[in-house]
Amino acid sequence: MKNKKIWSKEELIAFENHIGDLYDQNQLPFLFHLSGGNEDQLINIFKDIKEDDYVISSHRNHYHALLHGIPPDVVEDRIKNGRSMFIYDRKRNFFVSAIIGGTPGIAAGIAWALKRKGSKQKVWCFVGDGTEDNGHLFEAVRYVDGWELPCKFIIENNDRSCEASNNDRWNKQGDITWKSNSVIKYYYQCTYPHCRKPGIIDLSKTIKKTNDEYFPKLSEFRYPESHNSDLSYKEAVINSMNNLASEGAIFIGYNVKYGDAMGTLKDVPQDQKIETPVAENLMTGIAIGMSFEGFKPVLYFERHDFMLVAADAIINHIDKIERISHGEFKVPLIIRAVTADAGPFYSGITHSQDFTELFRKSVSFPVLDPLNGVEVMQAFNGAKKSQRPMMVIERKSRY
Ligand SMILES: Cc1ncc(C[n+]2csc(CCOP(=O)(O)OP(=O)(O)O)c2C)c(N)n1
Repeated sequence: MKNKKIWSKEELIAFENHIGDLYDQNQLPFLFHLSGGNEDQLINIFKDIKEDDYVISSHRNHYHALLHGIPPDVVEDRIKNGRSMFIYDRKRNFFVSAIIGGTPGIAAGIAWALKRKGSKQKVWCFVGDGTEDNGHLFEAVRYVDGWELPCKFIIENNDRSCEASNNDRWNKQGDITWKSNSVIKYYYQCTYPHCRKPGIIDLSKTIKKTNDEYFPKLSEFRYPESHNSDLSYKEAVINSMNNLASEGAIFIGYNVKYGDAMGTLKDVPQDQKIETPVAENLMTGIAIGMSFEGFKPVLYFERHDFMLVAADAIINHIDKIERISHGEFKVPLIIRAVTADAGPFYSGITHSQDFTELFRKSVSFPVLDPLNGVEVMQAFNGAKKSQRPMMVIERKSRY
């Protein structure tokens, strides 16, 4: 991908002015966020970003997309089609999420995958001071620093989250200093309001489409052929994990290395297990990011109750990424969702809930609830071959 356009400050400003003009002409009945005021800083930072590096951006992504080489007519076309917050480019490794705090864990996962492959590529994750507000950035920075992953987080501090300043939100803790080599923080004043432009356009003159027209639904999932098995439920889980391991799957979660997921990972080589902090959003982000780089992550949750902490990563990201990126990014990972519906020790109401139906109602990928060894083998075999995410419910009562 040679001959990337080099943008001047004036050209960047002119691009956003042009988008603003389209709004004034009733051509943009969408939520969009214009960039402005940080041209010098970004032009400078992008001098260090190589063409095949990953750039991970946010709702305010137009400048990042242009500076990473996405042609302006493509960026404009996306914006005109209701995708200002959803600009993706698989070839150029350009990924965004407009969910605040949604990207740092994913960035860490991509960086993990690049390091594991011995790649020279890096990940550059741009976030606003809104993401600096939440713990997801903190856990990802700590993780990237701890594992020396090739990832930089650039905090673009415009002293504004929607309209509230840092001091409005944090009082005396408005500005914090990061003691990390992975963090670059710069300050700027944004030229534009938080979203759109001042003035309400005439919506009666705009063309409106449905969600499905902007983001076509994915095709129905078809199961690959089933495999008969006379194994017990738990033996079938162990067998399936060994199968997945023999084809290079990576097992991610906390206590996977030492607890062995109730013995189900006992035969899996230790170097195929990634032990994570107890930070469910981060660990899910790591799995998402690794799946972008060709790995088959198997993400282990020892109880449904704890999956709620990763609900954003599961529902807003794993489930939606393929659809909102128009098929550019796929997330072919497996979620093992154990519900502690039985056990020798009573563990209480916050440790034994069953959210199978909650997830079935909230995601479009299969949530399988195998009843016996045959169905367990079938579920994991299907998941192994699938290019889509899949959740397999495991019940302690059936172990
Ligand atoms: C999890 C989540 N909460 C709230 C929002 C709504 N929201 C969108 S942008 C934004 C403010 C973000 O501020 P900042 O990160 O500083 O970026 P800026 O808009 O200033 O560039 C908010 C609250 C969201 N998108 N995601």
